[in-house]
Amino acid sequence: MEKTLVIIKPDAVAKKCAGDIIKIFYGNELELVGLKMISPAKEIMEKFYSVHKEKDFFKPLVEFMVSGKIIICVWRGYNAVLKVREIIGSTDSRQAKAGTIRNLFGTDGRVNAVHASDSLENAEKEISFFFKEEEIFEK
Ligand code: 3AN
Repeated sequence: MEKTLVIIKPDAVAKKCAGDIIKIFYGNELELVGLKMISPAKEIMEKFYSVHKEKDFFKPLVEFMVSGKIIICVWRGYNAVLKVREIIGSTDSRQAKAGTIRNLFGTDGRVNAVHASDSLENAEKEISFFFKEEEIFEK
């Protein structure tokens, strides 16, 4: 069993799509084991996306991520990291496969409805970035 982190981004929260997005993960044999809503500080998102700090999209990405509320979820299941990446679709929503979350709810390469961990190693780091151990409910 793996765990992975998903962020429902400000665009999807503002469009009231969070319920639809959560339903899609539930429909793919994933279990919700952690959930919180925050309005993140700039420093938090800068730290979270620090691997991208040299990229030209870094500043607008951080600005977008702090533009509203986000919902952070931890999903657990067999092959969860890869499975969730497939369910969300490619980074640019305009190129995401039909039926994926980014195809259904995203707009473009930045405004793309969700974030999901891209490896097991990053999933572990990202989960502990946002959640204390006692905020994960595995039993
Ligand atoms: P993914 O979220 O698909 O793993 P990353 O990790 O390469 O994509 O990028 C992190 C975030 O940065 C993306 N979710 C997206 O919001 C933004 N981003 C990535 N590439 C671009 C781009 N070319 N232009 C604008 N924003 C981008």
